[in-house]
Amino acid sequence: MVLKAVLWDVDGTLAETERDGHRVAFNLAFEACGLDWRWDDARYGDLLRITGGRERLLHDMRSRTDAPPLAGERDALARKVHAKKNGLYGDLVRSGAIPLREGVVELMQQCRERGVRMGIATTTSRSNVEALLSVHLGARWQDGFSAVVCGEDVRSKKPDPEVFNLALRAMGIGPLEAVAIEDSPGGVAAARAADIPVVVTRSAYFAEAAIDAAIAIGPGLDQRQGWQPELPPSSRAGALVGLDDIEAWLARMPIVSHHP
Ligand code: XBP
Ligand code: MG
Repeated sequence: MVLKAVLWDVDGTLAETERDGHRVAFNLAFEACGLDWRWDDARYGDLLRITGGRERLLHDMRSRTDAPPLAGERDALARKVHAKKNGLYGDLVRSGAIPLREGVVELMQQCRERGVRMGIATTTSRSNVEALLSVHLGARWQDGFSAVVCGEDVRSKKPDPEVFNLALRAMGIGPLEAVAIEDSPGGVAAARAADIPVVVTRSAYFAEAAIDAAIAIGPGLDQRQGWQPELPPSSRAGALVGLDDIEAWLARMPIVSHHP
């Protein structure tokens, strides 16, 4: 099967937005809303099992004795804090504080040169994607993507496959004509449930997470060492992971799992 499209996850895959963006912005939003709640790195890492920022906050509130007792009140507070968080996240991203991960722009460029289409399949809010990609790819960043499917577009967030199924439908392609690039077990499960082969670039929070049934798992697109299956060494210094590598994995379709 010829590779027609690369479907990008956003948080953790395009940039370390969870560690350096969402967590920081949530803590600023708690403060702005007069709450003395704070999420440290360890707690946030744990909470990432819950996808979606508002859902994550609601989950956290269930174990807090100082959260509003009624479900309706909790919901209203979660909406308020989450909206504030997304505003602060946008400010943070627009300040240039969060770079794209190395190798991302280069792979995007290769896709454009070779006519491999691109899509975004994320369960983060559209405003967050807009902020991140307009800073790094320019105001017309959407021109480079045939589909941009975000959290607001789905009824069920990852690990549900809905976001990937919508992206495939919007692009008019089948699952085996695409590859998903993901960083989290939930993202991998979502793509696999849509029958899309997945390449995993591990991010800070999911560096040690168990991953099942990817076609390749590695430290990032900027390094050729440390991948499973191994990548052939390149004679060029600083060589990245590119479309040739992804196509070679797709041709073999290995099933790679990693339980550190
Ligand atoms: C991962 C997520 C997101 C972000 C926060 O999304 O779980 O919910 O943590 O975004 P991705 P919101 O699929 O891109 O990895 O606060 O906008 O929900
Ligand atoms: Mg992710």
